[in-house]
Amino acid sequence: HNEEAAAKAAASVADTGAPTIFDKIIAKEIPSDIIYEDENVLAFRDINPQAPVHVLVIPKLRDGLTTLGKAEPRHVEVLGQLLHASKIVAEKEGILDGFRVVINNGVEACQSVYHLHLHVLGGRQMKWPPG
Ligand code: D5M
Repeated sequence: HNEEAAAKAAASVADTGAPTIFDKIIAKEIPSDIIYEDENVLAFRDINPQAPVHVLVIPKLRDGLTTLGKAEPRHVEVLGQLLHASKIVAEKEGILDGFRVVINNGVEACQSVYHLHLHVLGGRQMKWPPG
């Protein structure tokens, strides 16, 4: 019942706009295993990896992007930067031939951290459909 528990834990988190743990990672107040960083985005290993490679790619400035569902025209540039950074991560991790990029949006998708993040997953045969 691990999946159920995880889903319940995620469902208990809501999009309040409160600061998240990712602010502390961006500020380097708590450690993370950084794979890629530039002016606009940060990529670091997920603490609870679901594949041999599992990296989160986030905007340094949340600017209202608690979820993808809050995206506005002003976010188009950073959304592109996040996808491009995901490719750079895949390249650095040696999984460019097979990887998956996932965004969990909201309670029903088990989003648990309300700072937009792309999951870059790979290093094993992925299944479809995802759970
Ligand atoms: O994914 C949120 C992800 O964030 C989840 O896979 C765990 C990860 N996470 C949470 N805290 C940390 C820290 N401190 N370092 C690295 N990774 C972390 P979601 O799509 O919201 O369910």
